[in-house]
Amino acid sequence: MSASRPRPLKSDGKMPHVGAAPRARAPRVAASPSRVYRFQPASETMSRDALAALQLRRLQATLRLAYDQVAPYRAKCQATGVQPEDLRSLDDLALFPFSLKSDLRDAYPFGLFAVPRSGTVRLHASSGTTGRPTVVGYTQGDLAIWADLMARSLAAAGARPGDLVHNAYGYGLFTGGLGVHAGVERLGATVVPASGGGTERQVVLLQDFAADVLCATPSYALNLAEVAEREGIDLRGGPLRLGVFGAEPWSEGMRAELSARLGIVARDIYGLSEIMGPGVAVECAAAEGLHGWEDHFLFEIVDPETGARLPNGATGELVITTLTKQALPMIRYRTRDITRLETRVCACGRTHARIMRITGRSDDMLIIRGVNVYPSQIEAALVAVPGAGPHYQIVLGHAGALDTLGIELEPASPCDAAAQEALAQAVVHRIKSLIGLSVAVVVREVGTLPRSQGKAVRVRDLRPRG
Ligand code: DLL
Repeated sequence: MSASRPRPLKSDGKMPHVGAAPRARAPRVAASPSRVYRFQPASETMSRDALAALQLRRLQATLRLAYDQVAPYRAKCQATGVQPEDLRSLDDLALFPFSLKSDLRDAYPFGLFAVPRSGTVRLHASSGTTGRPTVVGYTQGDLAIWADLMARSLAAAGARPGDLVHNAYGYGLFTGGLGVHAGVERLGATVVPASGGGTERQVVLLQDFAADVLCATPSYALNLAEVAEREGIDLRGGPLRLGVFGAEPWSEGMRAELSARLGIVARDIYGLSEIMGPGVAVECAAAEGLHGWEDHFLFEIVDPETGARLPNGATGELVITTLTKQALPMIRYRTRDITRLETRVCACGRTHARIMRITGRSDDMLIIRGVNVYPSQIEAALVAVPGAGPHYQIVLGHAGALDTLGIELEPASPCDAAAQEALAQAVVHRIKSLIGLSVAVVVREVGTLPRSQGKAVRVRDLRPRG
């Protein structure tokens, strides 16, 4: 098979043209027009019918590629008795088998690639919690499309050519740092590749370089805000106006906290390495869900237990099929992320469906004495309690035959023992009334719980193994 490196496709399926003039506010844009991304391509507002036709064409090509070049996927299709020709409409995709994270692990490291390893120009990997990492690869063309989609995502979130973007997502095998980095450059903005860690130095850079936009996990953004306050650096007085936060679940309460402490508008960005990395979906100014870029991905919602496709608007597990990936085409990838899709045209005019805020992963769901609960639900309940700070950890334990749920949190500001006790009681009542669970709450001193350096660790599981 050919390991050719396709140029990125434009969203209408034609070859890309560069040179769209930026709608820039003089004099901030210094980049030459040919290097600046046209930040809302027509494909984002194309009719649903045209989008469906484009998806069908690209889906047929992707199925062909996966079937012909990825032996494990072909074997799955053969076992199910389907082949690419069976896909005549988008609905026919439901006939095809799912792809799972375990498929990537089983084919470690490169067994699901549709091109020879020498046809890839970049690899990323996620460590996962157990066993082998999952490895993902990109052709030159895949990287170009990723940069385009990240640029579109940043633009939809409110970033503009000429902005200074402080990128505190981790660089390395994680897709966050390098994925966002390429998008900022593609947009024609200036990227500061800060990565994670060295938080004191980062807040100085945020101030000295006068960042307009901060990209980070929400938990690390909170760490930055806190360190800035401690160091007497007022980021609210500067040009910083936008945060593009993702890579982990976060709540509306955390959005309010970050907006107030950093003086910004906070937008949500979603992605996963198996599908591409950051930039699969993003919030626009309407902030009513995250536009999933449907010219490059096809989204379905299925029942997490049975895998049956759920009707429009139902909540379930997000399943994603890539439509233009060459190195690692993914057919019906089970993300484990729980959400619903909104297909009504958005107030911003974009026609691409919206993925509503991810409440959690089906494999992160805690079942405590028969009650299903996601860590992000606990966060949402906590941040609304007056006097509670945004730092918390969930502690799972065991008493007799029952699992127990504990919460450790810090108050918003130092307080005496009586105030700590009152805060603990308020949290107990709130969790009981919102989630229906009895919890043991411990209020710690301000500054004693671990601070996030990237993706926050929210759950300490002290239950005996096995
Ligand atoms: O976290 C990619 C990314 C980087 C997204 C930077 C956004 C910003 P993975 O490490 O493969 O990739 O983790 C993917 O993280 O399946 C979700 O469970 C979770 N996740 C990602 N974004 C969000 C979000 C990157 N906005 C996994 N809200 C996904 C909730 C998110 N969960």
